[in-house]
Amino acid sequence: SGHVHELSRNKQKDTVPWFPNDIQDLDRFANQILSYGSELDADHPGFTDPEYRARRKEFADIAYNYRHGQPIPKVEYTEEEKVTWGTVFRELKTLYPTHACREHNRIFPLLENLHGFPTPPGGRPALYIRHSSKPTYTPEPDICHELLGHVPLFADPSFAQFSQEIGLASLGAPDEYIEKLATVYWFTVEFGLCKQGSDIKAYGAGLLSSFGELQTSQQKYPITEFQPVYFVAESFEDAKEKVRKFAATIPRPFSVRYNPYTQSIEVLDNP
Ligand code: TIH
Ligand code: FE2
Repeated sequence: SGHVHELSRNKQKDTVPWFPNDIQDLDRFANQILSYGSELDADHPGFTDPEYRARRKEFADIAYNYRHGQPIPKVEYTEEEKVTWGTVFRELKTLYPTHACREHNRIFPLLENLHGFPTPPGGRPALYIRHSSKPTYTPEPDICHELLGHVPLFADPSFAQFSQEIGLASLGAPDEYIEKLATVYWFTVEFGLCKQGSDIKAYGAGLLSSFGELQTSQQKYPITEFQPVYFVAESFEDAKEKVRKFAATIPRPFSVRYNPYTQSIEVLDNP
C-alpha cells in the first residue's frame, strides 16, 4: 500500500499545494500564528500592568516551546486568576438560559457536572486568563473563551461538523477564498446568532464567553460600545447548507476529506 500511496502522491504533486495533513504538521508554522512576543495593544485592559504582561509571557513561552505529542505542561492559576474565572463563570451561567442557543444549553450542564467548572479548571491547559479589571469583555480569546464559549458547542456533533467543513474547504484553496472562509467562520462559530422559535439566541463563542457582549447582542439596537455587526442564521442546518454551497464554488482541482481513523487529511483527485 506504500506504493499506491507514492503513485497517487506523484500524480497530485503538480496540482496540490502544501497544507497541513496531520496535527504534527501544525508545529511547522504554529509559532508564526501565535504572534509570539508581540506587545499588547494600548487599549488592552492589561496594557499598563507589568505583572500581567510578565504572566502573559510565561504562558506564551510555554506555547512557543510546545510540540505535538508532549504532555501539556501544568499551570497553577493564582488566587486573582481564580477569582476572575469565578466571576466570568457565574455571570455567564445566569445568562445562558435566556441568551444561549439550545445546543449550548443542552451540553453546558453536562460538562459542568463532569468537570466542576465553578472552580477553575485545575491548571491543565496552558492558557492565560483575561485581566481582572475587565471580566465582562476581553479583546483576545482566553481560557474563558475557549472553555465556556467553544467547548460546549464542539461537543455537539452536528456543530463540530459545521466548523470542520469550513476548515476542510480552506485546505489548498486560493488565498481570496481562505479570506472569505475566515470571515464566514468569524460571523458564525465566533459571533453567530441563530433564530430559535421566536427568539434570537447566541451560538458564537465570542458572545458565549463575554457577559458584556452577550447581553447586548440580542437587542434590536445594540448599544454602541461594542459596535458589532451580527448575522442571524435561519437555523444551524441552513447555515451549514449555505457554507457547503459556497465551498462548492471554490476552484480546487482536488478534494479533501478527514479520515478519523488515521486522524489525517486525505487528498482525493476529482472525478
Ligand atoms: N471578546 C471575547 C470575550 O470577551 O470573551 C473574546 C474573543 C473572542 C474572539 C475574539 S476576542
Ligand atoms: Fe474563538
